[in-house]
Amino acid sequence: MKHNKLKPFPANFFWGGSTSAYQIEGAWNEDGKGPSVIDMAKYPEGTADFKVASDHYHHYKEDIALLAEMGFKAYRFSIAWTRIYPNGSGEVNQKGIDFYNNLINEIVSHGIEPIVTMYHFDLPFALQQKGGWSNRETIDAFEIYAQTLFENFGDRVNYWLTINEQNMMILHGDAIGTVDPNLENPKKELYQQNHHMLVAQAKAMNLCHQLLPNAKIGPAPNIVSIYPASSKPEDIMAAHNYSAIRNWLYLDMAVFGRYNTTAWNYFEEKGYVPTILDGDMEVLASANPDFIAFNYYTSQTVAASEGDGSDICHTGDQHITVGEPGVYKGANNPNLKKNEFGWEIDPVGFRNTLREIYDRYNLPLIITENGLGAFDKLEEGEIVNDPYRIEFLRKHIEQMQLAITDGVEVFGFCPWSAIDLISTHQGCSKRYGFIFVNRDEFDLKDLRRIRKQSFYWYKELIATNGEKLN
Ligand code: BGP
Repeated sequence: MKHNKLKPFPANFFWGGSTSAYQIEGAWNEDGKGPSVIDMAKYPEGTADFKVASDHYHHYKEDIALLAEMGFKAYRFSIAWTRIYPNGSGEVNQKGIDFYNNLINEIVSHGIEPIVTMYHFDLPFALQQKGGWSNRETIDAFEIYAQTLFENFGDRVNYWLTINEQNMMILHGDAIGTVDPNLENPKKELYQQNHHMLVAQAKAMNLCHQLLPNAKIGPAPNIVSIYPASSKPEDIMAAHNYSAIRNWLYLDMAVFGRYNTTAWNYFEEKGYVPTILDGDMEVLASANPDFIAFNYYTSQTVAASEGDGSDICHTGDQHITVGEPGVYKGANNPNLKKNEFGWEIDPVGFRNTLREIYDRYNLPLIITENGLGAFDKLEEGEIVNDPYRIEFLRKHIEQMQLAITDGVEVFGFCPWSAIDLISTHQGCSKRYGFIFVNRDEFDLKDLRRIRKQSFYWYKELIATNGEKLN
């Protein structure tokens, strides 16, 4: 739809940025922190591990001051479960509580709204050793962990996100490194884990409402519009299948408290039906999110799959679709350009996605990730020029404003990432931040912070509440 006049961004719009604990903090075993599945995982050869990352643990004051200088209204970060409970459950690590108290105080003292992700891929290794999300005890551990967070930080944190990209952990567990490689029937097991995570999320949402009546909580999956590769009815059905399996399975449960029908039938067809215990569905139905947070990098395109598996490409990552025999297969979208890492760039798809989610659930939306990974270069004179990132963000923000004009209720935009950090599986040379962190894959250098060109651009954008887009 073409609009003659654009609606402005709402007053008090949460302009911000995002990070996650394991990708930015470092100090992987300091002050009593236990190991997470990320700390124990193998990394692709030639890429940095997460031991030091951007050393935010020791630089947090300086980092938050820089975010404040950019004018951030909100900052979305995650808490490392293993700093709070080094073994996932049991005894609380006071030093972990202290760190996040200090961090949150620093954020709040600059007038920035903290938005906390409770769990961003980094499951405590001690829980993984006991079966991780396959073991129902992890649901209880998560509930206790959630309670600890609400009790300790709920006086200052009003916005909570339960689980980052649960759908990517299930669909691309191998790419993200959170799946146990020794599982016998990985997909069935993954959907069992998925069920347990959904129950854990519902319990956390209920607990939040019980303990913190003024706080708001929501899920944080990765949701994107799925396009059919052609107007062939079979391709359209494949897109419908993949939307259900990738997107609506997660949000229908979070919002409506029920399994999506297409996804459920897919479980039955493939033999992935999870075991559901008495009381689970009641818990799932009883929980309600206050908003939906979602991550968007690119739309995805799929086509019908013949069913024998020969047409499926198996080399995907969290933003490159793989496929499943007889259900859908990944396809290229010839209308879209790709970034250096093969991810398609689709700002209009962002508007499509915002409209689709809002039409379906009618809840306020916040974008908790969107951004461009690139090989930024530090030039003489402390200069980092990243016009490609500015262009990427500008085009997405333009489309977000169009979606707002379409009537979608959006209350915040927190692109990935606030500061340079380590990519999930492509090292630290794939940078996303507004702030450059001076280190290489293996040479930590001085880790000094340098404002990129995009820093100044975003600062001006925020200062004008999005009016100065160009
Ligand atoms: C999302 C994750 C983030 C982040 C981002 C960029 O899926 O939630 O943690 O890593 O993708 O991906 P990458 O680091 O692989 O480039």
